Amino acid sequence: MTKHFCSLAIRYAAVLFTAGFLLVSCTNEPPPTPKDLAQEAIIPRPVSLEATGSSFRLTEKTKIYVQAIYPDLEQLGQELADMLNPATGLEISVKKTDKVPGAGHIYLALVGDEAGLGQEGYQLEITEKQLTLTANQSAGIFYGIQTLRQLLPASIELGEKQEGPWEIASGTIVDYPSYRHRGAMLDVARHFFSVEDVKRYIDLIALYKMNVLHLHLSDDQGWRIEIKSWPRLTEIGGSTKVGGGEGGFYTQEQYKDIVQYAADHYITIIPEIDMPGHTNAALASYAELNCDGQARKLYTGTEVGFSTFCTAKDTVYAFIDDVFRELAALTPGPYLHIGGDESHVTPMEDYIPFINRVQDIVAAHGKEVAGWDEIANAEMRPGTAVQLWAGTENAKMGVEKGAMLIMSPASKAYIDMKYDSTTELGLSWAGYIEVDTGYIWDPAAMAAAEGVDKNAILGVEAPLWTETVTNIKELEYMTFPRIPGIAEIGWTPPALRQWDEYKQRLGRQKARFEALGVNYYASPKVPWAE
Ligand code: NGO
Repeated sequence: MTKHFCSLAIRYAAVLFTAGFLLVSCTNEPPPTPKDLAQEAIIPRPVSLEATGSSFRLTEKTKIYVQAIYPDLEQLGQELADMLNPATGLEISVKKTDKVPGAGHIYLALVGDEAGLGQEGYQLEITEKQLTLTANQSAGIFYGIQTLRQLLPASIELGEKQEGPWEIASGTIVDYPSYRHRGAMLDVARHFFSVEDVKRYIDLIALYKMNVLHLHLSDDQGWRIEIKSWPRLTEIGGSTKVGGGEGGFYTQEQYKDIVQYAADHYITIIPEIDMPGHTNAALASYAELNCDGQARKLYTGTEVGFSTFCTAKDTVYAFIDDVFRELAALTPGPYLHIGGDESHVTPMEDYIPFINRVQDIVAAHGKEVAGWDEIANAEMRPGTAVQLWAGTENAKMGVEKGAMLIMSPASKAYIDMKYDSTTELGLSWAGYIEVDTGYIWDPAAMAAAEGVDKNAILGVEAPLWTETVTNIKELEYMTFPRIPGIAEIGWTPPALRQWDEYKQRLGRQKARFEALGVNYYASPKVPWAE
């Protein structure tokens, strides 16, 4: 509008003054709209936020400047531009620089050892004139960009030009996570999820600053990762799924693609091969893994606890060594997850030496062990992560033996549980988990109740088991809107987490969920904002 007026005025003036020069000031943008940063609905809620009542506007002149010396910043700057340009219709470009840019621009910078920000924290300094995002490391810049996304209207998520103006409330945000492990788990064994589906899930959890995706790659019903030295695992073990029909698996190339895509979103993949129980798919693929030397039939039901590797056979350990060697080579992250849950037909006197030996194998491949809480019955190597799901006693025992905890208490964090009795998908053995139930808990308080110190907690993880979840739309329905709550529990200190306040912020995600095409559950517990 202003621009249009200016160009008309120039033309008119040019007619009047055919000779000579003219000074017309056409740089007058409308003043910044007053905005209150404290009223923005950011999830996870930032650790500290100070509003200054004005705003920074994106215009045709805005550029993203990044410090020239850090190549990661140029990449992140480009991602920010790619996030902003489609919906704003602007052509914001990225420029490398050696100095702080002038007014009107966005500036991304690594600032070295800024007190308190840690490896993943960031600071956003937003004035009318400039938007500066700083961090110690590039992960912090990535998380600052996720906050920026949420400071813009939900229409920023759309792929085509939308009506502006594009203004970001002014003030300062200093923000960093409570826990270093903020994860989701996806069971791709009961039902297989394609590379595209997994990438979509990565996109969605990255928005809420999660940094771990644990993939449950094998179970009774399916083996989902190519192991070149044991090809029948996928050929036979990967052929079906719960309920029967075609299964699926990732080739190693596809798996690498997932790992890279996750890394680009500052997410580490933790691969899980469940053992000695939950192994029917492998037992059906190779007869020699069974004590009786007989291959099992493929299984497409949903019972648990009936299968076991033959823990007395050397072949089994040679097999596990091959599997973890290949998997370690595909895994940049520190952990290999060995499962270890519900081995109901493996006597404890076999289970313990088995878990000990498997831990040695994982260590020999340069990785640390993660496992479900039952593994705490075995010896614990330093660096082992015990994932609490049902056995608080196990978790406590694990910590006493020197392990760290990943908190996935089924009654709170299992997003395969139904929301209420009317939810069609999901299970209910751990109870119904409405959105409030899934939010109102604190990992440290829960651990403290067992006498476990907060410092033993690595973080939180929300598992989605997929006995009943068959495709990405169903995945979204079970995870949204519970997963943003788990992300907030992992990020935001407990003193800043109150359901009554959170539910307002969550309700205001509606437009964003819709812009992102997320098939969310419109819980009656949440005041969804129109
Ligand atoms: C349990 C079991 C899984 C099921 C899940 C269903 C663990 C660690 N083992 O959790 O096999 O799929 O419950 O909620």
